Amino acid sequence: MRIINEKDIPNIPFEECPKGCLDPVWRYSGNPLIKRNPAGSLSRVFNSALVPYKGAFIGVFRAEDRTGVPHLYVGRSADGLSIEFEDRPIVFVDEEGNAAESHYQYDPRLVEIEGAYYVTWCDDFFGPALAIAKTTDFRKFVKYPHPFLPYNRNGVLFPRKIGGEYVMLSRPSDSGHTAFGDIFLSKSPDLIHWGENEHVMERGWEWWNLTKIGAGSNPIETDEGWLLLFHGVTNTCNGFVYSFSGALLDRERPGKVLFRCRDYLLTPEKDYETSGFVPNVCFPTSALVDARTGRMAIYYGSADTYTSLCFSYVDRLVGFIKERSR
Ligand code: BMA
Repeated sequence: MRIINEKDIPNIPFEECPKGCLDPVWRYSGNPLIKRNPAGSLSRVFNSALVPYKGAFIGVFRAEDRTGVPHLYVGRSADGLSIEFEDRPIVFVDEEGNAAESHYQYDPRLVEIEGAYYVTWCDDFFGPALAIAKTTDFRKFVKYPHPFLPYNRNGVLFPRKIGGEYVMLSRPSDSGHTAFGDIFLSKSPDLIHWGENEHVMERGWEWWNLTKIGAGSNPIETDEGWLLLFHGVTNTCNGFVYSFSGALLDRERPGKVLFRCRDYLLTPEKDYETSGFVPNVCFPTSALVDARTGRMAIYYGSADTYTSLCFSYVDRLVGFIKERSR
C-alpha cells in the first residue's frame, strides 16, 4: 500500500502499539494531551486540528474561555504534544481586510492545498453553518463567503483538487443537537461557488452510528483510496455517544465508498472520554501521517473537555477497515 502526497514527518508524535494489543488504534499514554484550563483564560480545548509546519507543528484549536463561547486560536508545538496557544482568538478578515466576525466558531479542520492552508469550521451564520478561510502564515486568515446555507457542520476539505475542483465533505444538520445526519460532498472551482452535490454515506445500521455520522479528520490519500475517519453517534436514554471509525473513498470519485468499517475504531472507554462537559464523546478532527513510515497520529476531542491522541499505522488501519467492511 502506498501513501500519496503526504510529507515525511520524522518528529510525528508516536508510540508503538502496546505488546499484545490487536486494536486498530491505540491511545497515547499521556492522554488527555490538553487538560482542563491549559493556558490563560482558556478552560477547555478540544476538537482541534494540526499540520506539520516548518519542521514543527501548528494548529487551529477550538477553545472556550469562561464565557463558554467557542473561538479558534492558533497553537504552536515543536513535538505535536506540548502546545503554546496565542493569547487571543483568530480575527478572520474578508478580502479587503475588514474583520469578518461571527459570534462563535468551533470544530476546525485544517488542510494544506498547493502551499496554502485552509481552515473549515462551524461558524455562526444565522445558526450553525460552515465557513472556510485561507492562510499562508497563520497570522492573516481570509474568510470566504459561507459555502452553504445553514445549517451544516463537519466541513472537511480534501487536501488536493480532484478533477480540477476543490471537494468538501459536509453534514447538513439542524440548529440544535441534530438527531439525524449523513455525509454529503460538494465541488467548487474556486472555493466560492459550490455544487455538484452528492450523497456519500448514510448513518449506519450498526448501533454505534445509528443516529448520525459526520466526516472527521483530513482525508489521507493512498493508492487504495482516501482514508477518511468519521464519527458516528448513537442515542441512549442518557444522551448521545460519539465513537469513530473509518472508510475508504475512491481516489478520483470520492463520492464513491469503497469500504466502510462496520466496527468502531474507538469508543468512549477511558475516564477522559466518558466524563467531562459532555460525557461519552470521541470526536476525531485531525490526522498526521509520516509518509516514510506510515505512522499516524490522530487528534480527537474527548468529552468536549480535552484534546486526546491515538496512534496507528496507515496500512494497519486500511487493512482493518477492509477486513471489517460491510
Ligand atoms: C456536536 C458538535 C461537537 C461536539 C459534539 C458532542 O454536535 O457540537 O462540537 O463535540 O456535538 O457534544
